Amino acid sequence: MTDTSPLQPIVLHGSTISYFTGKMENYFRVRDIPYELHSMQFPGDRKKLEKALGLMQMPALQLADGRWMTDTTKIIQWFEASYPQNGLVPDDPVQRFVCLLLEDWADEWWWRPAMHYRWHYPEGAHFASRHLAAELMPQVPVPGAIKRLMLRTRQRAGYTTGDGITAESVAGVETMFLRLLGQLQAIFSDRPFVCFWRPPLTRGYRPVRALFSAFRPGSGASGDHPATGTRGTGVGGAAVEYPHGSMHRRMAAGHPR
Ligand SMILES: N[C@@H](CCC(=O)N[C@@H](CS)C(=O)NCC(=O)O)C(=O)O
Repeated sequence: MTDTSPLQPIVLHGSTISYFTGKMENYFRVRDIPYELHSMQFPGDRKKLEKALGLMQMPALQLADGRWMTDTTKIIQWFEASYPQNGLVPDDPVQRFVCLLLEDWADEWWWRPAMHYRWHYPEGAHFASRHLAAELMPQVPVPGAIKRLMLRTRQRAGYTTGDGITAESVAGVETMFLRLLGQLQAIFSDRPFVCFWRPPLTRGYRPVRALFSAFRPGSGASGDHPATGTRGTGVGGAAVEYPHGSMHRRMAAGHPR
């Protein structure tokens, strides 16, 4: 185990279905760093984070001494620099560059298809808005249906239609994504990691990784991915039913939508 006792407890503020929270959790698990996941609570946590960090971003990390951090790329880099023994970033400068490049590519570029598949289709939007309303907004005194509508509208405005995924570009986003799956399939049929002899940073990137294995590996929720329509563990360990899923079946049937 990496000895991070002076930092403990490390509290990860996020959501059990947030891809970036999952990326951070995967990193901690791979490095054997203990952490506590706290579901953000809105609207209160927005103000708290804006005060502590200058912006609201999920996830955010708090160390025992009160320091806050955000942005998974920078947080992981900080841990890698502070605890280099058995780190995930290769020592060789060329491999290191490729590793960081892949991490950035997965982190920034695959966000768009991830959000598209989550929020564009009714079954994904239903699942995610229901889950987030229950996990992040239990105290908000409005009916669940209104919370779900607010979440769907907000997320689509920020992450799908509002991010330029219009009716004309849907096919392009999906084609690009399916092409990536084909390319990754070719790589993973030959070796367990994208490159190198050990897991690089991209190993922790959930949107890519999720499609090939479990959604929340190590959390006791193996296999709980919306696309596969299986069960997982949600807030407080409660079982979560995911919708039987469109994306997996569409891909299996060779239909991009
Ligand atoms: N580059 C950031 C991206 C994090 C991110 O985009 N988080 C989303 C939710 S998963 C967010 O906080 N968006 C702001 C908002 O929805 O208000 C990271 O790696 O942590």
